[in-house]
Amino acid sequence: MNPIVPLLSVLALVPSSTARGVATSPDAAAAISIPARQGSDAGTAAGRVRFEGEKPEVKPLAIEPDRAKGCTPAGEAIDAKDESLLIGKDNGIANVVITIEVADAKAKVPEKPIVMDQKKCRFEPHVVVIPAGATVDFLNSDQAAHNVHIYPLKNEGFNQTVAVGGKHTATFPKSDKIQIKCDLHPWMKSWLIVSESPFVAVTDADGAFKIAGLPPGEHKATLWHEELGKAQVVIKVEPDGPDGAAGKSAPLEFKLSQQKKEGRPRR
Ligand SMILES: [Cu+2]
Repeated sequence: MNPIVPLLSVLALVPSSTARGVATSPDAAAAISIPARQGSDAGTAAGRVRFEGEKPEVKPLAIEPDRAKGCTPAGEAIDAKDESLLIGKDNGIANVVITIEVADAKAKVPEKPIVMDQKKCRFEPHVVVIPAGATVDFLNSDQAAHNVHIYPLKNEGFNQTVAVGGKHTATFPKSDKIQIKCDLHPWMKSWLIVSESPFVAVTDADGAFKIAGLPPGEHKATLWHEELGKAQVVIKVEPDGPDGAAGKSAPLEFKLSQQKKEGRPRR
């Protein structure tokens, strides 16, 4: 009996016309494929998202000293690194959210709340992906008050003070891309991505991602980055691969670039 070797191929890459960023594959006309191995690697989409073009200069966050009181222990400066566009090793882009939609696949809601902390006047982590229906504990580990002001597209909004050592708990039933800010410290920004699909990943510091367990079929995948915008691609998972293909893994590679256009990227 021939083993079933799922094969992933990228069929089309459609850049979002209104986003500031565009995604291009190395050669959009040619299918990129990764013959997956058997077992735990079956149906695995893995690869890297890289930045194409001249690296933009990312300025430090504008931290107002008057507002920064109590953010850090006396004498310790606040980390002013702007996390809105982090480009790592070999131009890999961090915090790109990759979502693959599979019919009837629903993300499991975890029993315990997911944590987003406010630490030294920064949200931690900067981008969080949660399953639709999950609960989030917004904490405050600082010696200064914060508030959590969320800007949802589909879920209910709120603007809630979180006292020193306190917490605010909220549940997010609908898939969404939610910007989170603290009005007391205007440089504090983060994103909460609510996904109905279980097939979702956020790229690491070097732009790497891995999504395992995809069933055979054609699935729509979306790449999203807060500054570079959105791009869509169709990933085809074949039930059978060519003989001898197993193990010759050619990782998926996506490229995002920045266009100098006015306006915010589409969410
Ligand atoms: Cu704050």
